[in-house]
Amino acid sequence: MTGTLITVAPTGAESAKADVPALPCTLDELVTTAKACEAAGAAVIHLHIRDDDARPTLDLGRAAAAVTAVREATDLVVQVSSGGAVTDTYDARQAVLDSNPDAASLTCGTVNFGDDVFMNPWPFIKDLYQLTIQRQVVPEFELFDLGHVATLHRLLDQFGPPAGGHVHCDLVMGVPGGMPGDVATLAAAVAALPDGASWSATGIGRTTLPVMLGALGAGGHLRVGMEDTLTFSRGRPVARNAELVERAADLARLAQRPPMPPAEARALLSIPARPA
Ligand code: KMH
Ligand code: ZN
Repeated sequence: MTGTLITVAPTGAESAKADVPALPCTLDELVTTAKACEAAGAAVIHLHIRDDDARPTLDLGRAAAAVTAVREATDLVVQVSSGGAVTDTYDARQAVLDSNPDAASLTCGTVNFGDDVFMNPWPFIKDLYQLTIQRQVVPEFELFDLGHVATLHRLLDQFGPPAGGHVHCDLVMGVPGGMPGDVATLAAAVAALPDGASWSATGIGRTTLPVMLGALGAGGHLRVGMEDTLTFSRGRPVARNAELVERAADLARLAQRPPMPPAEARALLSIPARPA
């Protein structure tokens, strides 16, 4: 059994800074968070960018500045979100691959997303996937529903392996409108993944702990962070992303699968060396 790859998703696009003051939104806040999360055991950071008013943006200059700043300050694998916010255009979501990241999220299907719809129609998915291959950006396949696993198979069948050659997935569970965050669903999703794929899982909101414990038991990796969870325990807001990483790292050590350092995560994910 290998160690545990811990991804931190510190910001997301859904929460407002006014409601969640601890959310890292500025470049300085992102870098400080990245360093603290690396020290706590994270190996990958999933980046969403905010503008000067802390609103979500896919502005390419800002994304590139964030990628550069986190890379300079840490050894973390830098993964940009190509999901953005539900209001972002397909063009902007593709353009973010030009920010020189190591990796990018790639969601394998449309999903109801609370009161909104997170749009990922097949023509967009296949164009984005081909772009990741051209740019040699390693995709992380985001799977919010079991149907997304079928689309992942379709993608690989039609267009071949991803940049680097290794398939890594993230099961995003417990979104209102997506697959539930429970162990039975986790087992069904994992059983359907392509042979040889590695996977992490994250449970949104109150599904965080059941999904984390189930994933550790099933040999998976973990994603945590304030994009997914704003409550540490009943009635106690998350104070900082690093405490979510610390908790995941503690549980991983308890499971005898200690946190994987970034260099090991790069090898697992087949992240190509990038020009500065
Ligand atoms: N913000 C969600 C609409 C991703 O980063 O790729 C999409 C999301 C997925 O967070
Ligand atoms: Zn995201």
